[in-house]
Amino acid sequence: MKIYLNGKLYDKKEAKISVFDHGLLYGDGVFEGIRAYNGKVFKLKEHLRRLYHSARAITLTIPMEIAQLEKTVLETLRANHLRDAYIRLVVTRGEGDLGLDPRKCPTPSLLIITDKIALYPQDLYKKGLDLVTVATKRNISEALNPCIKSLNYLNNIMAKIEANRAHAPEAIMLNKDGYVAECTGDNIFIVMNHSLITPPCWAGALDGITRSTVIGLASEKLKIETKEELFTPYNIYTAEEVFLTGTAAEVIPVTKVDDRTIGAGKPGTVTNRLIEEFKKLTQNSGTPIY
Ligand code: PXG
Repeated sequence: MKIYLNGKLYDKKEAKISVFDHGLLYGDGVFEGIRAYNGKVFKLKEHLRRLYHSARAITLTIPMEIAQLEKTVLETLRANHLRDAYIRLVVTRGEGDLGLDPRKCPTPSLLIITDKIALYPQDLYKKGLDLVTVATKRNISEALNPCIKSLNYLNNIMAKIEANRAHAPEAIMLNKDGYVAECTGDNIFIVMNHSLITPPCWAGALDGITRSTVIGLASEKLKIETKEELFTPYNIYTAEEVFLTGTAAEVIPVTKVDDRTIGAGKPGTVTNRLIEEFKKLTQNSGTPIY
């Protein structure tokens, strides 16, 4: 496996970063998780735009133009002969002396890992997930805005640890006011009265690329509009359908939450149709690798 690191491709074993990198010492950096399907990178421009926005929000300068980074991602995929892949881009503040001041780090680090994708077991898409709401609240926007895809994922990891204790595959996180925000690595949607509702990003959710894609598909293909509104766990328990969206999970049904059965206890028709449309779109669109 070849890894892109600061201008060169290295073998996996040789791709190394300094122990003085502030990405490691302080979580000072940003990242993206992207997928390629069938020889094409899905929503590459959208993911890169979000990466540059995350970087700008933390005053980190990505050491190349967006068009050049797009080319570099494609070159890394070609070097690994990949057609279906998971792409992980990381930009860190770079190497610097101890002390959290970013001015200690003159040169940011940029790395691109392209790997085979580990798919979720297919039966989860047929049965639906059994989730829990956890006590760990989503970071407040005034402290660290959840729109920034930063290397500080401890908030989400704390929630994930709670989910693990409950043997649940994901955790539903509330914001400090008790409204549903998102999951540790996925956005959440509910179906109520045949319309879709998802929390607004300002309530503490990442502006997910899959989330936006699904809002578009629901409107264009299913003629169902999405409301971005606050809701509580009660609205989840009483929803007709619930599903999650994310680059890794794609669109995945939720059939149980906190021991309450959702709807009929099996994936609903809206969810199933969105899974189908999402699959078509990922197979047939994107930036060609070759
Ligand atoms: N919320 C959070 C907190 C996320 O980290 C999403 C929602 C879904 O966003 P997208 O844009 O993917 O639809 C994410 C995405 C990883 C990995 O390496 C993490 C994500 C995506 C892909 C891979 O663990 N998080």
